[in-house]
Amino acid sequence: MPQSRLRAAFAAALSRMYGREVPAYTTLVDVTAEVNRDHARNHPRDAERLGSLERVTAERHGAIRVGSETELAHVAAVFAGFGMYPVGYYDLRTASTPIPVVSTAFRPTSPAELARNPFRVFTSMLTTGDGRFFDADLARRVRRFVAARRLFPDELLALAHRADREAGLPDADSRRFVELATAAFALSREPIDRGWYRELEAVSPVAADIAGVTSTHINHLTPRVLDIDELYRRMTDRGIAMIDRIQGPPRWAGPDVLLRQTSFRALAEPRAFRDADGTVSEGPVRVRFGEVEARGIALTPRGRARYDALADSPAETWEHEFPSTERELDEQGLAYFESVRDADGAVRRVPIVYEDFLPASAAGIFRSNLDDPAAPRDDRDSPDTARDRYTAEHLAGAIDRPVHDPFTLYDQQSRTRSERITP
Ligand code: OOG
Ligand code: NI
Repeated sequence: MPQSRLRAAFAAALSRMYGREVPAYTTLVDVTAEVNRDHARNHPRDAERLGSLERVTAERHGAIRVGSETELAHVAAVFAGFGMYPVGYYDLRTASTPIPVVSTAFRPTSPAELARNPFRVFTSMLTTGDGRFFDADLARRVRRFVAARRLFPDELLALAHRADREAGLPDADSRRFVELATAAFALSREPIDRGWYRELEAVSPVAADIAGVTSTHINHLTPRVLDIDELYRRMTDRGIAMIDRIQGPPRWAGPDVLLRQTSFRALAEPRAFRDADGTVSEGPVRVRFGEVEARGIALTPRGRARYDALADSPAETWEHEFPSTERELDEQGLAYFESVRDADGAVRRVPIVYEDFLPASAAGIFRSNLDDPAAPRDDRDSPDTARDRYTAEHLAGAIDRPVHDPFTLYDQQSRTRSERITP
């Protein structure tokens, strides 16, 4: 089984598991499929410009959170088996609501692999060592707790290494690989140490979710929708309480750019808690939620700077300030396009879809799902960026692989394709 099929099987298995665990996710997937079908019927010419309907229907991203560099290295090894590599660096400690993590996204990097199955996982690592959220004593105890657990069994890591080395696995091993990888991201039923969980929750609910338990879990799985405003309406009509807004650019008259996302609130799921005296009782945990996204054209650094300046502006400002046709975006070098040759020999410019995430939206997704967001320990203690240990280079060193720059990947895609088709 080649890695693209391993990856597709992994995404599908996670989706089945998450649907059993979080029933509202199944509703979201069903409504997404309806909206996509209707959109494709009503816009037969445009629907597949940013990916085939087949790709879009199967498309998901997930999110996981880990507690240390060592765990991130293990995650990187597991995902490499599925042909997913770290792309991008997101520092959520400096978001308007600070979250004690730095993140990357594991995804395929080549256009061919993305077209086969673009499954991606936003992966966050807890930052205990910058003195910002944890005092030295708690940071030490968190590191000890995390160092004592094993998120991934040896058999899974061995299969992942082999899939990575051989670019796939024999059939029987591939089933085992997918099964073990999926199980590693299931919500554990192990009782939670209540005192420890509460101590971490007081620092940040995200810290408790990451280091308060002995396993990791997928905390959302996100289908891709072709009309997110319509999806939002239909979910609201079904009585599902969505967060109050769609993150990212507004709906406007121009082309879809980058990423728009919205979510429904984490549901309270019963979990077993163990008290200091050994008694076990159930309590609610609200950590897992549903999210949906619409993807648009990838912007160049110049386009991205224009986007960042406009990000929170209403549609009217966009219509005034941002080029509203693909041709203008292309001519002004604001977005990535590739040249493809039609059957009749004409060369067309086709937009390249944005495959990554947005830090402001990611922070918004984290925040909207927290009861009580963390505050940094002390504002005067904000990270000294010159000496900060949690840089992109630090992440790359910890996992011993490059963290790819998304702009470089889009740039390569825009060049290789046009060279290939130019006579
Ligand atoms: C990750 C939140 C970020 C997105 O789509 O921006 C994210 C998390 O909650 O762990 O998934
Ligand atoms: Ni997400």
